[in-house]
Amino acid sequence: MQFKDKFIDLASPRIMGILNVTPDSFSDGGHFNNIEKALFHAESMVGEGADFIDVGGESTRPGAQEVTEQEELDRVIPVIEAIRTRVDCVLSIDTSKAKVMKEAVAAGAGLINDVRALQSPGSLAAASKAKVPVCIMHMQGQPKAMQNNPSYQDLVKEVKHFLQARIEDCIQAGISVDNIIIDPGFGFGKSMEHNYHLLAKLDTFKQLGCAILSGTSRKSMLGKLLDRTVEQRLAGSIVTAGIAVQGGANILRVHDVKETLDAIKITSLINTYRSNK
Ligand code: YH5
Repeated sequence: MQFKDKFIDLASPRIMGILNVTPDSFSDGGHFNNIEKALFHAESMVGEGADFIDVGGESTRPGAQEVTEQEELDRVIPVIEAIRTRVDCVLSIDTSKAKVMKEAVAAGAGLINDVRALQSPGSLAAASKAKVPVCIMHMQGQPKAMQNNPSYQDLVKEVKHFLQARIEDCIQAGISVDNIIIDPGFGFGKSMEHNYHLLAKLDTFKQLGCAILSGTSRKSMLGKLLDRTVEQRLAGSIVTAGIAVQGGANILRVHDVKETLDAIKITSLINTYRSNK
């Protein structure tokens, strides 16, 4: 897949390192010290084997508050500018806002990652105009209340139909199907059981004809099942990344790059001996 000036072959699974630039992680973006910290973290993740760095200035954790457009721009743009010239990677912008997509791509981002699947005002047009690949994710509800009793009649069918409909809207808007990455959205309006059910059925999403991104790293689905704090979720993160690759995931969005890369080297080699790819 072509990400702006960089081609990345998604035939072997790739790592996307998570770079949070929210106040609960690096504090108010724009400050030199925070940009330095973000740059250091990005360099370290790319050094460990990440091909993508996902820069997010909006916290979408359950219950998180919304941020203004200007605040998000102030957090992410200086970081993208700093990383672009110094680190060899594809920069992904994790946003739902049209203006942030536009400015981030102008600043060097080569991928738009939207947990709201380009449904926010102007975002579909902005993403199409940006001419970079997009990742569209499934979410039931909105971050503020999405974990309050999520429910489905037919989970896999509903998530798949949602993504199918969003793919069609993207194509209508001029985004090539080859430039669409889909994501079942682990933790976004799903119970623990919903998350594991989707992970088990990830291979069925291949039918939609797009690359797949999977993000389970350090999430509550691990904490709940294993009774582990956020700091204790590495083993769970690694196993779920491996299972996602067995199910055909092309990009793993993770905090722990080196360890995940070890795991997916094994599962992707195993996959070459299977014929269901
Ligand atoms: C995703 O799955 N997730 S932000 C709660 C946690 C840990 C991590 C401690 N952006 C995704 O990473 N974009 C986020 O519990 C995403 N797919 C895509 N495409 C949430 C996150 C997290 C939340």
